Formats: sequence, structure tokens, C-alpha cells
Amino acid sequence: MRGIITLGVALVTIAAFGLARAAAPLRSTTHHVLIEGMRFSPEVVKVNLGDRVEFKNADLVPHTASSTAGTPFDSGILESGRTWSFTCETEGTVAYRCNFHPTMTGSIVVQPGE
Ligand SMILES: [Cu+2]
Repeated sequence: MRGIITLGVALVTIAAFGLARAAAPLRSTTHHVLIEGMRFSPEVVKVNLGDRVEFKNADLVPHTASSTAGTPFDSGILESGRTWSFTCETEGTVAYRCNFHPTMTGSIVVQPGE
């Protein structure tokens, strides 16, 4: 009897979890961009709406990730070893660069997702 009740509770919990998941419009993924050797890697990231892009500065010098076209964003000064993340809430392509080293460029392509 106790086993049946436990099973019942487990099934209700699974059903509730399933409904909660169905109600959420998007699953958010975090994409990683490493700043290393004076470049953004990968240079182009394709993401879905609602995803996050996390930048990590693995160089010894400070950098920034600052948009130049598309949705505005700016990490500010990213010291060595620091991370900063950006949530993609608008569809389209965002071009960015490092304000200290303008030859360092990258882009984020934000797709509508499923
Ligand atoms: Cu830089």
C-alpha cells in the first residue's frame, strides 16, 4: 500500500514537472566565448533567443566585449580571469569588438529557436 502511494506521488510529481516544462517557452543555454591570444573564440556564436553568452578573459591584459551593431551591450573592462555574460533577448546579429583592441571582433547570431 505504501509503495502504491509513493508511486502515486512520484507520478504526480513527474506530471507536474512535465507541465511546468511545457509552459516554459524556451530552454536557455549558456554559450562560452573565450578571450585568449587577443581574439574571441569562437568568433561567431549561433544562439537561440533567451540563451546566454558568457565571455571569459583568459589573457593577462584587460579586454572588453562591446557591441558595434545590433543589440547594444558592453561588458565594461574585463580584467584578466574575469567573466561577463549577456542574455540574448532580441533576434538578429550583434557585432562586437574589444574597445582596447579594435581588431578583436566577433559576432553573435541570435535565432528565433524552436
Ligand atoms: Cu582587447
